Amino acid sequence: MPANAEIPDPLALATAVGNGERAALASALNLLDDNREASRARAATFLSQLQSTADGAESRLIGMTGPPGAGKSSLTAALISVWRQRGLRVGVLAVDPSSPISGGALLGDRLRMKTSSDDDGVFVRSLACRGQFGGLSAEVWPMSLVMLAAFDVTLIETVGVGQREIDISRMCDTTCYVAQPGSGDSVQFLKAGILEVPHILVVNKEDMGAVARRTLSELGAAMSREHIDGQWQVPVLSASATRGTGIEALADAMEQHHDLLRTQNVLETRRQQYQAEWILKQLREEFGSFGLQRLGGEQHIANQLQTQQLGLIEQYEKLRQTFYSHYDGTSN
Ligand SMILES: Nc1nc2c(ncn2[C@@H]2O[C@H](COP(=O)(O)OP(=O)(O)OP(=O)(O)O)[C@@H](O)[C@H]2O)c(=O)[nH]1
Ligand SMILES: [Mg+2]
Repeated sequence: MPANAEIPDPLALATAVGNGERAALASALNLLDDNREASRARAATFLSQLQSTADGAESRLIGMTGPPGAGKSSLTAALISVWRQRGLRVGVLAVDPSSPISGGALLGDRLRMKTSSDDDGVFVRSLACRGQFGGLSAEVWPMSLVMLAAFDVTLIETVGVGQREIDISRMCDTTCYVAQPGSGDSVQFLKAGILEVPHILVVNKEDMGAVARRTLSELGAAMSREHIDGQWQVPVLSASATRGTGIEALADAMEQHHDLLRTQNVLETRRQQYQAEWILKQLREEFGSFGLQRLGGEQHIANQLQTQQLGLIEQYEKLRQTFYSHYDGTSN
């Protein structure tokens, strides 16, 4: 953002985002990306306002992950058509889109092929950025909060297995893993326990025939069907994004998982946990584990966060200031 760009009024912006206004969404995402001090303060107020008014229970937060080129973007595009037919508005964050390995098109390009670009009910933002240590970058969670306030479905696409996979499952209600037919990787990861996290497994490209069916049965056999969360049988599905088969069933499985979480009344506490994890991660990166101890330790901080009704950045800034006040009575 240029140094002299106007900083929007945070309260008006929160209202406009809640109404799903596209221009407001774009400037909200820019505001979160803007490191000028005045912008950070407004971003803090903006997020507090947004978080205090948004009704989380109606919004679905879905992570879509899997190896490069498995068809995450193509499936997302196909799902968007189904969701739009069901009257749901959809926001997508594509993190690190188009891995060089698959040479896949940008998600935006795939969507342009599939959906009308003047549909106000769909908003896609690509983030070509990588966090430290290969994890997700820090902007992703605050940006998800913006999407959550504006849309019925927020979907985050990330490439990869391993750290990324785990990161995404720590900030999404429903994690969907897309497997590539013929690649033994997914089965290996499942056996190694890395893939305990997804709530839904889908083998894409079922149009490839026998090889897809074999991967499907291998995954089905390797999967311990009960999710670690309990009370959820992990479905192992088959689909083809390009032929449009299996998409309704995939959307149904996502809806069933959301319904379960809603019935269990855990959505709000989960999202508080994602928020606490995000804050702890930022603090750890900034001050190290020494800093966390200085603030009373992870558990203490997490408990403290639970009792505060503050927005994301306000909570984070408050803890930073506490840390600095231990040293010289000043904060910065
Ligand atoms: N045969 C077949 N090809 C597919 C299907 N879905 C996607 N593809 C192709 O697989 C390639 C990768 O698709 P993408 O949707 O870009 O995959 P991705 O997982 O988003 O890829 P990255 O984001 O780059 O990791 C493209 O050439 C797609 O056309 C499918 O159902 N069947
Ligand atoms: Mg993609």
